[in-house]
Amino acid sequence: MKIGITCYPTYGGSGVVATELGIELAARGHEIHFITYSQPFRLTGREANIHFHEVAVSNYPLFEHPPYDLALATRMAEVAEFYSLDLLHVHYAIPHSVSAILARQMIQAQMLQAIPASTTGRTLPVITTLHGTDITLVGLDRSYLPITRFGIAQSDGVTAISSHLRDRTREAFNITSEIEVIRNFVNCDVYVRKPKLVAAMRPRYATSEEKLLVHLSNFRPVKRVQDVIEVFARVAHAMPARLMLIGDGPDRSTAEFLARRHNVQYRIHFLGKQDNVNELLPLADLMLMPSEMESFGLAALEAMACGVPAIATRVGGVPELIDHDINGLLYEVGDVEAMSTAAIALLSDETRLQTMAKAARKTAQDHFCASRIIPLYEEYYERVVRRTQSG
Ligand code: GMT
Repeated sequence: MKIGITCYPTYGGSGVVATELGIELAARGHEIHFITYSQPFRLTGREANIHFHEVAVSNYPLFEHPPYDLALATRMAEVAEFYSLDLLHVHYAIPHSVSAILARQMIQAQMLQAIPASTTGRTLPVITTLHGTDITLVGLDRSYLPITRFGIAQSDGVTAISSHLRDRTREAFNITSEIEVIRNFVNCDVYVRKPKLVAAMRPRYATSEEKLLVHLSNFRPVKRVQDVIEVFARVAHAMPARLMLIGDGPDRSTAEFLARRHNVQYRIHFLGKQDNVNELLPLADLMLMPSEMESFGLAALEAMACGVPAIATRVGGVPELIDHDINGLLYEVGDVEAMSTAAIALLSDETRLQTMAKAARKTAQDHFCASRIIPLYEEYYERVVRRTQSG
């Protein structure tokens, strides 16, 4: 199939999923066209079957806010016509679904004059994947709620990354139409613990006597990075330990401040944004993901695939991934005492830690490998295209 994909190309779970999906689909022979304002960060630009179309937004003195959504819609319609795309798959409802719906209308209304009439006037199915904050934070903001509902209702197909997000979307937006659950995935051949690589790299971050913890996020308030530091400080006062903080964002200074307050700043590696997290995650013994909300928790899945269990919060779709005391541990939001007690106990019991690490890898392998999830997207695409053509 020829598939147009739009996402936020910078760091963030939805962009990661969209980019990895494009890479996996391209490897399976599909022709993929990314339509975004910059090249998605996990793309090298040299992948076979993958094309990138930059959305340029013209600025005029009159525009206080240059209209990206309109520039995106125009580019989507142009690319769809030029390359005869079979569908547009957008990630994150706002504004991508609305731009795609506009592109679909432009094509139907034969608004692209440069294109021969024979190719215009067709329908272009639009599939929207909901990732979480597009519903739970942005979408529920009164000023975006009606347009989010419109974007969902007018898409030809809608997927959600967890049952929790599907139910939450239905409830919050009063949506009765079908929402397909297709969960986050990970490439289990790329996200895997390679003992030789771990032996070579781990000494850069921790000695053999030290336990190594990791947190990976965009450092937004919803991630509760302050709880990561609170938990780590308690662990570091109880045993030799270090923490890798991967990512960057608004709460990084808070994390630095708290680290100094607890006098653990020299035990923390502030690594900032990293491209190859698959090489860093397997170095760790334990991941911390104390988020206020996670519709799924891709970061935990990536760690689990590398054999690193997570201590996380019992929120959103996380229980669809983590089984408490089997492949990780779940606690209530903000309960840093329980999380640190659990972390200290687990890290002190090597046998239990190894059992949990194996169970974490097995969960990723059995349920969330790209090889299992990508065919679900392919089947869904075919279903939506068939339905659109017949309807
Ligand atoms: O929270 C983030 O990391 C960013 C956000 C996004 O849309 O970029 O992530 C959401 O999508 C991820 C991929 O589908 C999910 O794994 C995350 O759980 C979800 N984040 C939240 O719900 C807070």
